[in-house]
Parts: sequence; structure tokens; C-alpha cells
Amino acid sequence: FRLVINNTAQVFPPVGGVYLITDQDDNLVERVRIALRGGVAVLQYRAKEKSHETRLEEGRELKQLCKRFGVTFIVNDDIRLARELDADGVHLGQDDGGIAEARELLGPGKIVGKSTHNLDEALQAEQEGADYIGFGAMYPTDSKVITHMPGTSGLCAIRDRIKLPVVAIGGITTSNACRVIDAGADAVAVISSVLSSPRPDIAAAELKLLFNRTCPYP
Ligand code: TZP
Ligand code: MG
Repeated sequence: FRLVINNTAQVFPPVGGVYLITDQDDNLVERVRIALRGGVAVLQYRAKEKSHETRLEEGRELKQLCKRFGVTFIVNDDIRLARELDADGVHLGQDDGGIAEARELLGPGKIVGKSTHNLDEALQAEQEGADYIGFGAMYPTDSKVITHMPGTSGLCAIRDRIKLPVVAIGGITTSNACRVIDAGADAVAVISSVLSSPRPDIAAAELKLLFNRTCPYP
């Protein structure tokens, strides 16, 4: 399905709903390249511990890859970097700046996403004009210290109140993604289940396939 964002030509998610987020490990660009072959709709460059120079260099390579694969390229947190890379958009956490401010800094036609953890935050992000919301965590994860875990039941509970695309996040794997999709996720955001896999392409492809399948275990 296609969902028009912010009245621009952007569509989200373009095909299926694999939203891949980068990790901090070595050989990132190579692992992302393999993952994109499996079928990724959106890549978010999340580089919390890297210098601006490294972010710029790595970000350029990743953006180039995304362009080649037709993947939407989003930068986490760093609006300056998003501008410098001419990324498709930026993703903001609850403690990052406001959506309107990001939109003004990025200019027209860019995607602004916001992390949310409950109905209040989700409604507020919608009201503030986000293009999509992140929602989680779904499950425990080693990739980030989790302070809120609404889970799939939390996702079910907000789904009908939120018109924006919902990107579920946190501990999602090929084994549990069907439950997350069944709970109403438009996309699944993943780090480790794809980028720590020995075959990031197969992991991404498996996740993508789950969007075309009925969940046997609701
Ligand atoms: N935000 C909430 S959970 C999370 C982020 C960035 C990490 C998701 O990583 P994984 O490995 O897919 O659980
Ligand atoms: Mg943040």
C-alpha cells in the first residue's frame, strides 16, 4: 500500500515495512548493503557515539546506497547532519527538539518522525504534525535501555486512535514480527535481528514477507 506523507511526493512505507536502524558495530556499510538486498523500506542512520566527521563520511555512503536501492534515508536526532546529507528526513526522540522546528530547519518535502511510548505521546506527535510515529518497546532488547514497554497490547490499544503510520520498535525478530504486524504496525523497526544476523539479507527478506501473510498466532 502507499501512504502519502505531508502532501509531498514522499511515500511511506514505499512497499513492505522493514525500517532498518543502524548499529555501532564494525563493517556497518557492508552489512547494510547486504540487508538492503533483502528488502528494506527505510534506513535510519543512528550514530550516537560517532564524531561529526565520521557521521558525515559514513552517512554519505549510506545515503548513496539507499538511493541505489530506492530506500528512504532518515537521520536520527541530528538535524544538522540531516541537512548536510540532504537526507529524506529526521527522526526525533521525546527529548529531542520539536517537530515544527525540525521541519523549518529541514525545509519542505522532508519526513519528520517521532518516538512515542503511549497514547498521549502518540496523539501529541500527531497533533504536532509528525509524518509517522515510532512506538515501543514491543519486547525487551539489548540494543537500548528500555524505560517503557507498551508491547503489542499497547500497540493494539493506540492503533485505532492514530491515523499516522505506526513504526513498532524494540526486540522485534522474524519470530515475533507477525504478532507486531497483526497488532497494527505499518512498519517494524529493527536493529539486531537484521544487522547482527549472519545473513542480513535473509533476515530482512523474511521480515518483509511477513507483511504479506496472515498471522497464525494472534
Ligand atoms: N528504541 C527503542 S528500542 C530500540 C530503539 C532504538 C532498539 C531496537 O533494537 P532491536 O535490536 O531491534 O531490539
Ligand atoms: Mg533521540
